[in-house]
Amino acid sequence: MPAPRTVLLTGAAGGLGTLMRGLLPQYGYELRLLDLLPIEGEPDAIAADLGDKEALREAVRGVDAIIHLAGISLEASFEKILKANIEGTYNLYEAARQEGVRRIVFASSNHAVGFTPHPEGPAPIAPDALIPIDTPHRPDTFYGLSKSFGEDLAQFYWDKHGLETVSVRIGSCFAEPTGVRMLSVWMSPADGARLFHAALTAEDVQHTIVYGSSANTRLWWDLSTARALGYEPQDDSEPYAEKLIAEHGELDSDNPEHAHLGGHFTVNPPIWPY
Ligand code: NAI
Ligand code: 15L
Repeated sequence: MPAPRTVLLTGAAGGLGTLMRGLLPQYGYELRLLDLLPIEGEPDAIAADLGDKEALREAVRGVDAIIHLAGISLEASFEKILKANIEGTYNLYEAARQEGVRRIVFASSNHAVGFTPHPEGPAPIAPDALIPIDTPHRPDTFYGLSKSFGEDLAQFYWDKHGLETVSVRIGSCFAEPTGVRMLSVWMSPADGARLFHAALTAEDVQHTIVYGSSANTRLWWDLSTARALGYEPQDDSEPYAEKLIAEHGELDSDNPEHAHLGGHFTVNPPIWPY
């Protein structure tokens, strides 16, 4: 497959979309932007809802690949999650199939496996104790459930239609880690762009699931499927550790909010504000 050049970025107005709009063009991509919301300074961005099948077909027409970030990114009612994340992701895959797009990079989430207990013990966790990529789905929210669905949808579209996907179970991709859990699950924006680039360009990915994080000293999960795509993370959250632990204390596995990969989503999930 020739390296993709024109890439549809859904969710381009969001936090991660904004970071990737800044970082991905240096890899040579021409981005076509889509979001429900208008994007300041981007008059050509497509304003469309994932529920609008016709708009999606037009949006995907002629692109080499899609990075699918759009959707509800926190917990919400099942009805809202159903519409935006489950039906919306299905609508996008159908549009991609109908228009012959060959590859999608799907923003899955650690919350698809959020009720998995994280490995115990001092960092670094031994390689054979890291959470493997084939650990069973254990969603921690309706949101996490929609990401489990998205991964299965991706597998189905590969098996049935030959449409390739890399599902990236993103940890926390923000400019800096802001809590002690994030020391384990943080993905720097620059590593995020490296991982998306690897996911767009690796050969013969079929449906590959990877964890999305930096090479954190306190890493909980196995990055080997991401590395097999050519991803070489350059960042580590450790320089933030002393300050964050002084502020918040160490994680306490007796506290249910701290015991699982999904952290507070397992107990007290953040609700989308609208
Ligand atoms: P965000 O909430 O900042 O951005 C999501 C974007 O999707 C928003 O701009 C919103 O307007 C758009 N959107 C929502 N519903 C839509 C619809 N029906 N049609 C079209 N656009 C719609 O979220 P963020 O942080 O940028 O995350 C992006 C993606 O990555 C999400 O799918 C999220 O679940 C996933 N993810 C993000 C992580 C992170 O650390 N930022 C961690 C794990 C997964
Ligand atoms: C996610 O899936 C969310 O979209 C993001 O906002 C963060 O909360 C992240 O997970 C996390 O687990 O920190």
